[in-house]
Amino acid sequence: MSSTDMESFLEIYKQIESEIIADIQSLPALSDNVKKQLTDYYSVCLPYTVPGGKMTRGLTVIKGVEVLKQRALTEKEYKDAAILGWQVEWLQAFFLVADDIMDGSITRRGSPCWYKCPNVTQDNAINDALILENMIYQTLRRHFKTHPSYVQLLELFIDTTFQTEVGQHIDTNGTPYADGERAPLDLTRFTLDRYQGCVRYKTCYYSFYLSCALALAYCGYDPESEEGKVLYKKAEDVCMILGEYFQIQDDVLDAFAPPEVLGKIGTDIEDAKCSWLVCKALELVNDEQRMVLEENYGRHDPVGVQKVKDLYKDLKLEELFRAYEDERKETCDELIAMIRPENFQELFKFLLAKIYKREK
Ligand code: DMA
Ligand code: MG
Ligand code: MG
Ligand code: MG
Repeated sequence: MSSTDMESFLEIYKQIESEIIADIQSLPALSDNVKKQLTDYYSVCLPYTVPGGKMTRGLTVIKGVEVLKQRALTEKEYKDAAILGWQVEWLQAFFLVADDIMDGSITRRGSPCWYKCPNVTQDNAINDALILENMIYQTLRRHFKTHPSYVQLLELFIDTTFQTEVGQHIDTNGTPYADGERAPLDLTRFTLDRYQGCVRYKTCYYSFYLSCALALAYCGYDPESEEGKVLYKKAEDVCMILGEYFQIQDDVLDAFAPPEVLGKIGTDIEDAKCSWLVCKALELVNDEQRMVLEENYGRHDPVGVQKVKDLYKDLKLEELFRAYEDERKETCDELIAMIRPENFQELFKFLLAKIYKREK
């Protein structure tokens, strides 16, 4: 059992799911009928929203513990790391259910977004996002209450959740709506400076740093100790760079990847998102091209969306991204090579290999 073994990892998912369903079954003061409705509903909701992604965030926790221990894990260590990994996936499920409502998305992982499912609807999905979040703390208590790092593990989830929510606010606040009407488009908001701040909060912490920090915490590294301070800081520095690179890929794929490969249909242009593409475009446009954005960015109109994509093509943004990607790979390689102790490098090499030239 190792960080590359998907089957064992999914096995642990099933155990966690059964524990949660058993909890619901034993809720006091509810009739059997109501409990059956609840368990039937969440027996669909959980497998629909939690597994089924690339699972990189979850597997990274296992990889991190392996790298730090510098040996194959015992059965207990593997299970603990996998449970923590699944909690990152649960956090991701919570964010994605909410994010798809906020972004008005249609599909996710090749299927309708959870809120779009006929028996769900938006009202249920909002509450389900909150329930998914709470399940993290139920599972952490069940498995780690007596672990020396319990409080630190809890705090990592709490702090990361807040960071991501701040990022999501910056992300959606770029596209204000008044009484259902699209607010006037303000292209001056779309700067790389705003972009970097937004991405650091909405993506880097939960998608990269959290898994690494959980591995450090589980292995007993104290963030207050001399050695710990250096390790957590290094992990944070590298994760901010990897995370920004990952979100830039996400933004480019949103406009250009075939939805059947990506598993989701892009909405960034319609939603007037502060995407890397629009920020770069605004650095390069002439007055006439700027008008194309003024007139079409942030509209739910396929013809207008195509005009924006054509402009991105005229500006050669995909080519610019390819060059950026090669440059970013080199920067990351150099940064990772400077990490000490050397064994810790493996964790970031693992992450970089997962994202370099990804197509989904
Ligand atoms: C992702 O932003 C951030 C979170 C916290 C889910 P996004 O809306 O670009 O993600 P996606 O493209 O997967 O909808
Ligand atoms: Mg989204
Ligand atoms: Mg979003
Ligand atoms: Mg996106």
